Amino acid sequence: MQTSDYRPLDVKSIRQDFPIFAEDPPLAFLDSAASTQTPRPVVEAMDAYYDTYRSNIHRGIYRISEEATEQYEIARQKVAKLINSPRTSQIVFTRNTTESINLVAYSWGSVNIKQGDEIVLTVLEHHSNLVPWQLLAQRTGATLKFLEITDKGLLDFTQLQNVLSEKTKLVAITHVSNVLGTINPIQSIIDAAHAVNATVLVDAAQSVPHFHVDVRQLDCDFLAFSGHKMCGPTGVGVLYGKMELLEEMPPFLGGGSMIRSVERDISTYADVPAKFEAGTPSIAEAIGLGRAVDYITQAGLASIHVHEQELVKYAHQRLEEIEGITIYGPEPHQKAGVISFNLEGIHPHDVAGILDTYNIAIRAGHHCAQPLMKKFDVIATARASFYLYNTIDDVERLCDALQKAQTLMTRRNK
Ligand code: 7TS
Repeated sequence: MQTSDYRPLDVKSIRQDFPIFAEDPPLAFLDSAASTQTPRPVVEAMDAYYDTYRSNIHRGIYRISEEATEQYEIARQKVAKLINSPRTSQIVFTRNTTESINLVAYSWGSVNIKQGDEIVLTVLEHHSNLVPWQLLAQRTGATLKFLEITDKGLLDFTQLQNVLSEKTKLVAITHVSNVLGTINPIQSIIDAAHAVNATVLVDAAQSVPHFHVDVRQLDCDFLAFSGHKMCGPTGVGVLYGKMELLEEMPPFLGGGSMIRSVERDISTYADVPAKFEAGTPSIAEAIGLGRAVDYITQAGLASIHVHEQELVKYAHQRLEEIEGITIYGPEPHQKAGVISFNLEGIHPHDVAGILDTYNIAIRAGHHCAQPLMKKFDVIATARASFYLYNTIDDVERLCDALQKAQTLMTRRNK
């Protein structure tokens, strides 16, 4: 993890960019792993598109359409730079991480996976990085294999050599668990997967927004993430791929913009990335995402990471003082700004409901990771997750309110 751009975050000034925190008392927003808040500059960039140059891209021969095209392509350049993509054209705009992964499962999967092949996943995966592979396995007769985790929520490396083999064609793995916060040592996994000639897809939905991710250094084959988890708008996501893979893959969706020429019975396709961007894309959203990339890089990804680690470390300390609490996942230094827990005798939905009365927003449920819930033998957890705008005060409020919830429910249950 690069730390060169580290300087302490000026959280007070950052919060002023987010109108949602202007209320008094402010919302303690602890659900950024689901979707972050949006700073004014991102909304303003989208407003500028709608107010001054709204038009479709890649088509018009008039000024505002050219401007829209240029801004859309500038956003692609910003995203490429963020993850150190060798070429800008290796960035495909999608709707979200889910669509990026489905694109690979359908397009790459349809020509590269056959009966008897094996796809390796982990039990930490979000359903978005599980169900598309189940569907692919059902279509092709391939088999899914899973890397297990330890009781502490770390990948069990002792099993890696058992799940990887010459039959492994793909390893699809999350960089950071959205439930436990575990930061997986994906470099080692990518290297081990490449040693058996497997292709690697990294689900970076919970990493790219929070610390430096460098696709050249990692040498991953595909990487997927979502704009709405990194201060950007909903409706835009990213798929990065190695050029030779993207070039060989058949289109995912057919329609306008993705073709070179169309005959009655057959078409030829545009170059990457247009080949994978059929129809009118999310133009304003891509432009907003470009601005979000500026925003988080100006804050500094190393600074964001350190800030979140401070919050999660403090949250661990305080939460561990609460009687009857179970915290899932590894020690703070092994995880990103996510903390999952349960309070004895209180359903996590009730925990979230009580916290809501204190203007504290956390998530409760299976977090789209049911196999992981099963592993821990729970049906749900409560989860607090942090981002650059959260403060120690948010953590204090969370812990104080949990303490009160605990007292309230214990009294009620007596
Ligand atoms: N992968 C991971 C690791 C995620 O955390 C999520 C969303 C996705 C994929 C899917 O992203 P989407 O933008 O396509 O929806 N995670 C969560 C969450 O933890 N709570 O709500 C959404």
